[in-house]
Amino acid sequence: MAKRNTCYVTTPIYYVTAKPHLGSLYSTLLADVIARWNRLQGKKSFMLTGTDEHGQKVAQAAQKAGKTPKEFVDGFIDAYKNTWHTYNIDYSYFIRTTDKAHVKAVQQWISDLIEKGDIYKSHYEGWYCTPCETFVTDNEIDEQKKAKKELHCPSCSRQVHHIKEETYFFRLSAYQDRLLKFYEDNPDFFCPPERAKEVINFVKSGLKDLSISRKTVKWGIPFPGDQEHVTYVWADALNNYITAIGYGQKGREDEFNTWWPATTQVLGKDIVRFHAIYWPAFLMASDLALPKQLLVHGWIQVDKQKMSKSLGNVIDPMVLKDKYGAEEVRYYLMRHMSITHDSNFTIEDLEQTITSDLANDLGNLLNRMTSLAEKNDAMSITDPAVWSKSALKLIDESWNVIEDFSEYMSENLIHMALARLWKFIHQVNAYFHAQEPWKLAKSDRDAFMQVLGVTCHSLRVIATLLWPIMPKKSEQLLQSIGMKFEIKEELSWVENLKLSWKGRTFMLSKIAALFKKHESKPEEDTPKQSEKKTETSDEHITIDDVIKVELLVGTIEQCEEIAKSDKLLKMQVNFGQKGMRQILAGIKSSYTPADLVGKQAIFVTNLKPRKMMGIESQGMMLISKDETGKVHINSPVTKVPNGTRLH
Ligand code: ME8
Repeated sequence: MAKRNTCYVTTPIYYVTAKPHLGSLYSTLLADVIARWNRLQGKKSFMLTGTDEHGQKVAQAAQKAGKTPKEFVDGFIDAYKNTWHTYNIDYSYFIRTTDKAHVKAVQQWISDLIEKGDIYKSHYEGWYCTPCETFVTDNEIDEQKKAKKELHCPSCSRQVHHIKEETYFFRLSAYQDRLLKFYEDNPDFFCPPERAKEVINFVKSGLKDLSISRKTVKWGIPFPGDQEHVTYVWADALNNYITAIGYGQKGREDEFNTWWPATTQVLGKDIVRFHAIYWPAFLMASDLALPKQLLVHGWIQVDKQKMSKSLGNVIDPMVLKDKYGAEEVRYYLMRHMSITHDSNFTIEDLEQTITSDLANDLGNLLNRMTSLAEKNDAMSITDPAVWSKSALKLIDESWNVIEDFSEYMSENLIHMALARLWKFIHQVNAYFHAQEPWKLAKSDRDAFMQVLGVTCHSLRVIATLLWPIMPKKSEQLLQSIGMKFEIKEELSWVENLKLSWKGRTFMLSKIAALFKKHESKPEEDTPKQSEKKTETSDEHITIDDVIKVELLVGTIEQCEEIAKSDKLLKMQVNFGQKGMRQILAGIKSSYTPADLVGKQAIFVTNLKPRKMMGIESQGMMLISKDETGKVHINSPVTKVPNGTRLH
């Protein structure tokens, strides 16, 4: 019974050949968010991360740096820990594979399997990829030879080298059928499920025994009973998931039984084979339960290429944090990167997301509400005697959001959970605006207080659900409506949101803006400018303001991509009597040039021309964004002459 109330989440342990980058942050952040989401539901959660310090790859990097391997890896540990602390990653333990306890436990694991007959000594001959620390299979090599390709690693495409040496083998072939049965019986093991196919095909093609020691490598865990060998780095590293919580260590049995089997193991798609084949087989050999789920995510890419240390295109999370803030980057990574696919990282997207979602949608809502409350001496808000229909509708909607958000989170679809939450934030903003509380403050105090009250109730739900993603900002937000956030075991904050919503007093305090806007692109002018209006006046604009904006319908005659821009398309737009204009718009993620040519759309044509990526834009296209982030152009329902002005 107790087991159901615990959660054990792990990250891959990273090779310490460099500082962490945005890709390593992404995996670690996913694990942190999942562990926090479980804590929010009252579960006891353990989150593990750490470093993979042995093997040829690390030894070679150390040699290049003129250091011993241990000196070399020691030099990076602070960078990892600092980055995780900076990003509010609340890990429970940081394991290093050079830790004595880990080394001893791995040696014990090997000795046990030798005794059971699952490990035996023989000879290995084949191909090896040092950057991936992996043996490339004969089948893969044969295919490359047939295709007359230069022999390379199927995972990273780099050159492989031939090795022939005495080795100890793990009897992997003996587990083929059990593995296939396990995949069949446990369809939730792979998340997303599409990742299963590749693994199942690989296992079905026939598993060979796995070499788990190296004689020509010196930097590794000494193989028990044979000083000439060190343990193969993956046989060493995978075991971190159990040694960290006490496996093979006297006196730590209860701890181990509390946490194992892992609830979710986060990893990138590059290391699925190790985690979905070798790792379960190792566990089966040791009669241990298998992890409940592997959460396999895609790449963060830069310019459509995987971001990786060896390609030299890595982004340093510490640099991003200095300019944008750690919690903002957390939000962006969770909202923008989809677990199921590779996702491109751009600074433009990051800035736009922070400005539009965080500063405009959320930060501004809180700011407008508290400013209005302060101006009208309404910093203490209690429930009204009778709620209005519109208020109850919004409160009901917040219960729907909790349900949908929880459903998405249970499937690890964090970006979808956030999209759903933002739909609600838009509804709250729309409600606030439609109620015109700045007018009610003068005409109907009760109604005014009710608008503030329902906004507080909504913010309570929003901030709580956001806690796993932006813990500090969420705590600040709650604080500003007079709530203290404290995680308590056995208390489900999520359930509690609905159970204890009535009869609250919200004691408001005005805090500094939660999020900073980032001015980067004219496309962002739409939310920024409209927001400025509501932010500063909270009143209607006049007809003169409307007339000032020239909105014209035009036909896109030509359209092309702009090299090096992930977002922008360049269009030649025909405005009839008003001539042709060159207009740039950030809509490349949703449209190809071919989709647009011949289409009519609406443009602001009297904006001052601006340059983007050195190219002039002589107007601005009006676009709308749905909750999934997809952009839509706005076309007139029926075709109208080019140059028609909107009134
Ligand atoms: O493979 N996008 O370590 P590693 C998203 N030590 N995630 C990325 C990424 C990117 N561009 N680049 C790296 C190892 N990652 C082994 C693991 S576990 C027992 C041993 C993340 O330093 C992703 O999770 O090469 C990937 O699987 C992991 O970092 C690889 O880290």
